[in-house]
Amino acid sequence: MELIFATNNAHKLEEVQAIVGDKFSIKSLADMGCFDDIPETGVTFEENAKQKTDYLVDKYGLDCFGDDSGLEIDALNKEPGVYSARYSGSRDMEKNIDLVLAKLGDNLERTARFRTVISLFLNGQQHFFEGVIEGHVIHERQGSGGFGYDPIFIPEGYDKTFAEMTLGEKNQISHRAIAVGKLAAFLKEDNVV
Ligand code: ITT
Repeated sequence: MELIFATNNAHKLEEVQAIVGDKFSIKSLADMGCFDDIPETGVTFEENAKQKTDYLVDKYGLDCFGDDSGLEIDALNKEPGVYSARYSGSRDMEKNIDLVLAKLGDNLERTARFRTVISLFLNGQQHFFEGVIEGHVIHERQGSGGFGYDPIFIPEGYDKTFAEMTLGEKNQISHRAIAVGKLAAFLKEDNVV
């Protein structure tokens, strides 16, 4: 089955395709020749995820899904949260991570979680699927894999960051894998695949 993923983020695309395997062929915005910067003005992950799918539904009239994700750090009042992509004012992840580490400073309270909300628009109906993974933010970057805030996040029960894991290891436990698993189960139950 072919599914359209309303994303410009190649890392998300790679993770999701690996999670769903051969059963689904995922097409991104770029695969459709769409390079629009979809507005994300919501204050919740649900709102932003829905804005991504609404945009594609309005523009092309196609069923699709979108993912809005972010890192919620308890000591920073759940920031960067929905502002994860541009926390420092730009999409420069070096700056975004530097800002997180500077704001946390020596704070010993470093609990955090990654959250993904998937919006699915299918046959005229709206659905949401959520995935969360708890963990903590470390003091310095570790690892060179993954993307975004992966080098500073260690999931609960592990001793390495997402950036020190292989794609397969991250996909066993991640927020995105949990949300995508729910999406895939829904499509299966609904006999879409
Ligand atoms: P699309 O909207 O095109 O899908 P985006 O990068 O703008 O891509 P978001 O609006 O969901 O995606 O931004 C979330 C940011 O949070 C993202 O840019 C990363 O910096 C970070 N992020 C999301 N998922 C992550 C993950 O699995 N690991 C590390 N950082 C992640």
